[in-house]
Amino acid sequence: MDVRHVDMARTVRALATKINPNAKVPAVVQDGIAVFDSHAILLYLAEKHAGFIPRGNACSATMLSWLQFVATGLSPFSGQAIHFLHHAREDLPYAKNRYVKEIRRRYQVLESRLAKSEWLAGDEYTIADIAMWGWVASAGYIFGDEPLSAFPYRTDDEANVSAVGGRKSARSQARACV
Ligand SMILES: N[C@@H](CCC(=O)N[C@@H](CS)C(=O)NCC(=O)O)C(=O)O
Repeated sequence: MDVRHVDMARTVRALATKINPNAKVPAVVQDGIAVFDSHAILLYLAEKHAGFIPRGNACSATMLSWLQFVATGLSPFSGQAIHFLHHAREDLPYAKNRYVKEIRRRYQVLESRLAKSEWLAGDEYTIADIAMWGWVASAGYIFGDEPLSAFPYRTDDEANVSAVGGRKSARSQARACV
């Protein structure tokens, strides 16, 4: 993999005029088509390459539900929690408590789901798991010394959400989605 230093301010300014009117990353151009927002990019690429996206109405509905759970909840609330815990100029206990509490609740929802289902959408590894993993991988930044294994509903020594990153890759056929 080729890793390059990126000047964020310059990159975001360039994106603002060329790719993403919201001036945020990630944003990509694929075959001359611009796509912005991480979950839109995941959906676009999954559909384009017919991978990590289940077929069939029930499977698709389950996957979309969990993808949106991450996109509209885990993602923005984690972002706000990180902001108030680590970057806010003022120490605001109310804000820190509000966002950390909501994130803890959402991790419990994920625990509950993953205690019953191998992956978020069922038996198949999908873009919903990919979206979740991005936040789970940095959960320590929110919870500090409190390990993910502290969450209830776990079925083995490792908490389900923390185990997701280590699980083996996708099964080719979805067998059960709900
Ligand atoms: N909902 C958007 C959030 C995008 C976003 O807030 N990106 C941040 C980085 S994680 C950013 O571009 N920050 C730079 C800035 O705001 O100038 C997504 O998931 O893509």
